[in-house]
Amino acid sequence: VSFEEDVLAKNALLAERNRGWFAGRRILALNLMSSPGSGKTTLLERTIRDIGQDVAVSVIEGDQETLLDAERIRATQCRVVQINTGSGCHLDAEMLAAGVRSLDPPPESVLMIENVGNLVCPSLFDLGERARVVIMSVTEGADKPLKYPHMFRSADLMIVNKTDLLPYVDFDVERCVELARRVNPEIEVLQLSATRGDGLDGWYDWLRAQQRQTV
Ligand SMILES: Nc1nc2c(ncn2[C@@H]2O[C@H](COP(=O)(O)OP(=O)(O)OP(=O)(O)O)[C@@H](O)[C@H]2O)c(=O)[nH]1
Ligand SMILES: [Mg+2]
Repeated sequence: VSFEEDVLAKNALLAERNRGWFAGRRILALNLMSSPGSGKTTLLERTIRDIGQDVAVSVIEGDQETLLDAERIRATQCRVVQINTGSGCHLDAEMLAAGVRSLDPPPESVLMIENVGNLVCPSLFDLGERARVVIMSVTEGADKPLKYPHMFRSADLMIVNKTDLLPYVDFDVERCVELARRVNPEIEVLQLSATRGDGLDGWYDWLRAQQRQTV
């Protein structure tokens, strides 16, 4: 237990340093978390293509192995750095600081951080982000907010993705939202389909509102 406390205390210090660095440059840093395959990279690709002309976006990709997600982001002409965590299951503030040093995002830009895909460890590690976004997809089951409460409690926004699949799967959106609000009454909720494009306006409005609070 004390080892875990030491690790988290050190991480909290480094996260505050990151937060100060972002604040000084009015950079909006967002921590995107989800289970594997919920659509984090797909949503980022789409977002960059849709609003990348108006908003300077850069990306830090966290995965255990491979450059696959960074290559997908790079194909959109976006600045991106991949961090591989090896056996690690999350990004931490020190890794993020190293990624930020090599990415060097410009002032007043948006930094999207795609965390390692799982609903457990990433929630424990503050990266110095301004807001946390948890992405659920409708194939995962509506009970996830109750089973992984730390993730949903710490998130500012829950995105329910892949709504284009709702006709084919047994997923009760209302119940999922109710369970998310049970663990976190403050959580905001958006429903969208990153591939078909439904609901993306709400996501872009949310992003712009976050940006106004940062600048
Ligand atoms: N039908 C449907 N499929 C989607 C949607 N969004 C993403 N997908 C598909 O879901 C799969 C996984 O998407 P990714 O964007 O790679 O998911 P991820 O969360 O980045 O995955 P990891 O980085 O491995 O954790 C891909 O085959 C996507 O095409 C959606 O809105 N609808
Ligand atoms: Mg991904």
